[in-house]
Amino acid sequence: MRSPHRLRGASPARRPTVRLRLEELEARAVLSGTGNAWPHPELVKVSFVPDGTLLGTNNGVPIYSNLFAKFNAHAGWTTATWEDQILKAVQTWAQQTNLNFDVVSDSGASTGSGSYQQGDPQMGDIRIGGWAFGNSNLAMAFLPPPVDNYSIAGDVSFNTGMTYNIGSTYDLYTVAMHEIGHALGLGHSTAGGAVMYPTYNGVKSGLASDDITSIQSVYGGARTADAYDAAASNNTFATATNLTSQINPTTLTSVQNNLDLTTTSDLDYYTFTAPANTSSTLTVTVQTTGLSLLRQAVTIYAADQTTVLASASSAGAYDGTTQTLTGTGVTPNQVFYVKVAGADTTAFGTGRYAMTLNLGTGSSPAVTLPNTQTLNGSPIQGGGSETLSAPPPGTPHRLTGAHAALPVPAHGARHTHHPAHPLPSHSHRAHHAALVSHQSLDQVFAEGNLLRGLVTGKGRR
Ligand SMILES: [Ca+2]
Ligand SMILES: [Ca+2]
Ligand SMILES: [Zn+2]
Repeated sequence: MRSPHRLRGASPARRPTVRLRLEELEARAVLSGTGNAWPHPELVKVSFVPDGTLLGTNNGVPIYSNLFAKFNAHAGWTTATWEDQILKAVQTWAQQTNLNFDVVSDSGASTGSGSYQQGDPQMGDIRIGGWAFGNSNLAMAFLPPPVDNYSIAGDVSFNTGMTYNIGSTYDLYTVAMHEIGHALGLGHSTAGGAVMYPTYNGVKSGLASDDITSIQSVYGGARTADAYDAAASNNTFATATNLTSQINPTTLTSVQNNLDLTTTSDLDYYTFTAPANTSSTLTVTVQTTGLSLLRQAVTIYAADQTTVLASASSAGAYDGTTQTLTGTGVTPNQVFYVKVAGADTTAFGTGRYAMTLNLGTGSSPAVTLPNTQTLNGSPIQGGGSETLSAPPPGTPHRLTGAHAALPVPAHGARHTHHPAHPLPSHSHRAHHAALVSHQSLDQVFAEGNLLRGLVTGKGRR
């Protein structure tokens, strides 16, 4: 069965949009992945593009991101307010499968101009911006590689001409979950309750089974426990993982990479015994910086499993953090326990972390950070399934970029505002009938123009 987001490169003469639309109307329960996925799901980086970032051209007119200006002008919102909704949406997917996310800074480089499909040091893999589309679609997203094999992969734009809210229409979290689903490689679902249903039909509080099945089909099933939990669950004092033998006898340190809080009920207990040549100070770090958006809560207990020697929480953290806890008066053969848990049971209570122990007097060992750098493909290509106008003859690449799109504004708004949009009338009517009173989530046109100029460097057609 073909995916509705069959986004292989479209030749100029083809109009794959036709097939895409018709397939969406077929009745079926589950639509899984599109065949596209991040090459390094262990760490997908997210950035918010600064206002003024060139997002492309729309019918030859440059468009610049104005997401911060728009959302910060919303009554009661600060940057943290709306970014938290988007990051919660990101984490909602991470809870279900083998994905971790990190927030990074963004250079403001023009869309599509980066050198990496993933891991660009100048920007996130999923760059989030916005502009006023001039229509009633809510947002758009580009699928991950390989269909989009360059920097534009995964990028999301919100229609800043629309009004967003939190907990009411148009609910930002609901729309963000949908677009991030595309940015992770999902197509649409026909299940009305699914986040990946192609039209906005109300506030959604989380993923439906359809969404979960789909994302797990792309990233290797349910989120995988770390090696310790996989070997023997360490969710209690009694089953704590013993790390004593892993403490370096010279440096009196240990680094534990690739630890994971895998579900909201996962607790990770560790224990160790101070070596005979211990210093009097114990330092424990639990790091999510550069590893995930997990908000960790860490507690060091004495041997009695009750006395708290130190504790720290990253509740409410914006990004990954590193918690450093210290105990003093340590004596040889003293037994300790460390508990690592989510700071809360929200979507931010899941993710990867690393831990170091230091009973010596030197520095603590470095945590291993994922290297996700993946250069742009050559030649650069976008899938172009949503292309709505033919590239000019001699265009060197397929430049339109595959983005996943939702149908369609009701009542002919598209025709009014975008007379050139090429959806065939029969398809358009079919959607029209299905979508009355709903709101399209994705932009389904204009991206051909939007991207072509950037990738060719010509600026416009
Ligand atoms: Ca990207
Ligand atoms: Ca555990
Ligand atoms: Zn969509």
